[in-house]
Amino acid sequence: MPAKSPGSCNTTNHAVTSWVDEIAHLTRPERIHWCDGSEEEKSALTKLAVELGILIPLNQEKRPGCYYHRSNPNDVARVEQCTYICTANAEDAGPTNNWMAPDKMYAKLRALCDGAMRGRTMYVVPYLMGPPGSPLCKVGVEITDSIYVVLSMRIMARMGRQAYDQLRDSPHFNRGLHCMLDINPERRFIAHFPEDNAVISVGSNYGGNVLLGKKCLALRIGSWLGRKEGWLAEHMLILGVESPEGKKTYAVAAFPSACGKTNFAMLVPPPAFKGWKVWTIGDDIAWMKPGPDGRLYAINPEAGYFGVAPGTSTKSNANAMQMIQRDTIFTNVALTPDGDVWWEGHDAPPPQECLDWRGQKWTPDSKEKAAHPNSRFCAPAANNPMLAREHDDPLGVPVSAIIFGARRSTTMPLVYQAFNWIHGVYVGATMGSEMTAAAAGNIGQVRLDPMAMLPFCGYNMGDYVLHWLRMRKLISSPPRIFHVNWFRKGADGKFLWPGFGENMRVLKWIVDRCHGHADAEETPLGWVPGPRAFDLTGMENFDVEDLEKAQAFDVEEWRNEVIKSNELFLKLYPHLPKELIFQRELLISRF
Ligand code: O2Y
Ligand code: MN
Repeated sequence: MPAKSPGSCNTTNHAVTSWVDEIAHLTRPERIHWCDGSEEEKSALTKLAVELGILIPLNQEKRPGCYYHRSNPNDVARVEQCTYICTANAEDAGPTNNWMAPDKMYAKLRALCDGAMRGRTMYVVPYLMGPPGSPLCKVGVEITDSIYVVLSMRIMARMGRQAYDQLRDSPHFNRGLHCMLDINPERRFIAHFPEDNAVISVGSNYGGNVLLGKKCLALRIGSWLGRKEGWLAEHMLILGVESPEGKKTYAVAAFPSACGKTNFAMLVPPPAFKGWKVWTIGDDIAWMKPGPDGRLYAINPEAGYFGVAPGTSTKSNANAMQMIQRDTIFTNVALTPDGDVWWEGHDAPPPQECLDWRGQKWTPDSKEKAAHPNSRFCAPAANNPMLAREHDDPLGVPVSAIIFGARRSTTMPLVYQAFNWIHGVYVGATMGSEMTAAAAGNIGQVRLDPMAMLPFCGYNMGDYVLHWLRMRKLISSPPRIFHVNWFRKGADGKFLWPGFGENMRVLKWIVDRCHGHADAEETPLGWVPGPRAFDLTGMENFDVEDLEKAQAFDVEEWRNEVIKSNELFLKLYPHLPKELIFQRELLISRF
């Protein structure tokens, strides 16, 4: 047997120890390190990562506790084509997921992992998703041969002994195995086995592919568990809006990847909104369950943020700029000669010279970007100056508004409210967004992305929509449902709405609607703000006509939108809830 690391955090949970033995027998590591999540362990692993060249320390005076990492240039984003849902029946994975039979996938991965950790250390990472003691909190254990993964998981999840404390002698935990192999796209698989509550990821060492608590457990396996257990695992930020009188209203919002979810979750209200505050509970994932009072309660299962760096600035996200001053791991951004970081869209002007994300010399004349468009910061939520106290509340927060959002240069108004829950589910299910760099694909093309869950739903998308419709029966006081689009453009190609902090004006209308005191008009799409619903104080340079254009309803564009949504309806047809077809007919008749 391989050596166990001294002073390690062991567990007497038989299901954990026998599974670790089984994986050690397969992968043959030289030693096993049982992670305990302590500060001493963090220091020792960071030191080792620096010695091995996995991390580069940044300027510790400017950015205490911050480190820099470069991934393999062939491994810079999630890879949907290598992501599989392995259920006994292909139909359970559905037409929007890659599928392989579990036996076949296990056999393929077993062969790839055979002896894969020879001469290396195997790290056993116990973690919790969700505040300890929450009815929604889940235990995961990730086995990995990557120190970068251990240190990132320590930021992104509640890692360490507390996971074994919660698990006690139960066999119910998510088994996650990650083997880097040779970081070859030909041997890259992110395979989910929802029937076994297990994930195996090989051939990558980047973000969503390898931090297995995040997209793999919290969304793909989570959505499967949510359907089985009567809750929702969603690709949603959670925020709390506090009025000057101290009244808090909570909203969740689903946007496809890289549409500014982190910025919206950390919004700074403009000066005209004196006394208003926006608190962050989460920036990416919400787990939501009906509470005893008939409301929907949300927790953030994560403990950190893995945000896109390019475009992050004091204007777009002042809180994030403060948060990433310390204890942050940066991946694939540019490295400046004074040991600091830079990216396109940073406050600082481009450096005269630096090293780009590949480690090559870069100057402002270079043709390539200095930072990779999907480069990231990985920072603890505790460093967010506007982190809500409720972030750690095991009961979560009662949700008043569900917001669906997309990146659309045409068609979609700045904001509208669905007429009711079923209509809201239709609005979420037919969401489409222009693609970005977070996933491989044709940038700019509109892709239908129901509830922003297309890459993350761990089962048949038709059944997922049905689960949303059925949840209504468990929620007697349902949240109101809205759709927003910050990205509509005018004929000149410029954005019609300034976005960022100004989105507070839209958020305030949403909050007021939830409390039943905001002006609205009925349109074929739903309820929209009345002419004087937005307080535009402080926007003296803003052309009110642009607001009208941002809100405009164009029947021809909407006819095309309905035709586009038919693509999804046809794909999901055998499992498509008939309520959606009825909603589509109602929408057409309202045109
Ligand atoms: O490209 C990656 O591996 C990261 S993907 C990601 C990370 C944080 C939050 N959301 C996402 C996403 O793709 O939705
Ligand atoms: Mn995301």
